[in-house]
Amino acid sequence: MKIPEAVIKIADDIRVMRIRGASRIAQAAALGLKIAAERYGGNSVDDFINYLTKVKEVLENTRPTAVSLPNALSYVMSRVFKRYNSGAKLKELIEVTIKAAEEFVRYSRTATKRIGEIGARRIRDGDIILTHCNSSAALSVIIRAFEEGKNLRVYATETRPKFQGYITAKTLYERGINVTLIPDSAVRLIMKKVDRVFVGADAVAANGAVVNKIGTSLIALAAHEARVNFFVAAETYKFSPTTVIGGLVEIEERSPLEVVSEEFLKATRNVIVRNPAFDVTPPEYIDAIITERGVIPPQAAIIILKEEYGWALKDYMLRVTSEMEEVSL
Ligand code: RUB
Repeated sequence: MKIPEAVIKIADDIRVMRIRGASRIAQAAALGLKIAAERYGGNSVDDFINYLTKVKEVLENTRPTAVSLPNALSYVMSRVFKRYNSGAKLKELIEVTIKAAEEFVRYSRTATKRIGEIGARRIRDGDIILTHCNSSAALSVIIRAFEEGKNLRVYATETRPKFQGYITAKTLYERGINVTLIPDSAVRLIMKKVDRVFVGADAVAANGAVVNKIGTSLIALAAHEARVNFFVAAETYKFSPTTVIGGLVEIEERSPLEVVSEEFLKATRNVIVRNPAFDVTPPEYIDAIITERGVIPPQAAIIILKEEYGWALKDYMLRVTSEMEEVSL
């Protein structure tokens, strides 16, 4: 059974960043599985499982860093496999896929809203806030505080090379929030005026380190130096279960053509141009992580992982233990 065009389009949109930001990527991936299930034209349970697994792989192999993507796919697939293993019929498996995908999208939207409510309590009237890139979770916090009547001013970084900061600035402007766009390199200078930093996350590791848009760790460093609070807004599905057993979050390296022109590359063949899309902020530079389940110190990330992914962790650990046994034999 061929993968539907609409699913291929979602995968392409994620790859070229027409769909971007960890939450939106996760929601789009869940939607991809839903569309695939709705359009399945075969009549065999095993064929459906193979087909859905292929769809999952296509969606998963789009961008490597946002852990929300594999987590969203596992949310749906684990529910499908559970029913498959207990002998469910095809119709039921299709229904489970659709229901689980819709459930994930609903959860994601509610979680972002809840993060706004919880995070807004960390903003005082008159605060000057700095944010980086374009994070729906961080924006949810800022917009909620503004809606509660707090007087705010926001600095939004441009976020080179893809300028996601423009989206942030435009969104805030359209809400009537006082916003100033700055080049990324102005952060340390501006930090003297800032009261709080809010950023989003693509992944939160078991030790509380946060992977987010390139430049985030420099901002955290500048905030730390200026004794400015640095907050991360992240739904629990951005916590990475594999980091519990030492897995590293892959940092996406994108095309140099997002940084320089083709002419420049041709004219300067020996100049290497790199374009890492994310960096890692160590937990020491993070004051708190705001999740939909409450505010936690970064060091408590492992508790969230244990509560949210306890079942999966047991699985991972068994797999690693048996792999290690195989190696030692
Ligand atoms: C987006 C980015 C965002 C996080 C969180 O990077 O780094 O800060 O994904 O976003 P890119 P959200 O533009 O390369 O996808 O809070 O919306 O999930």
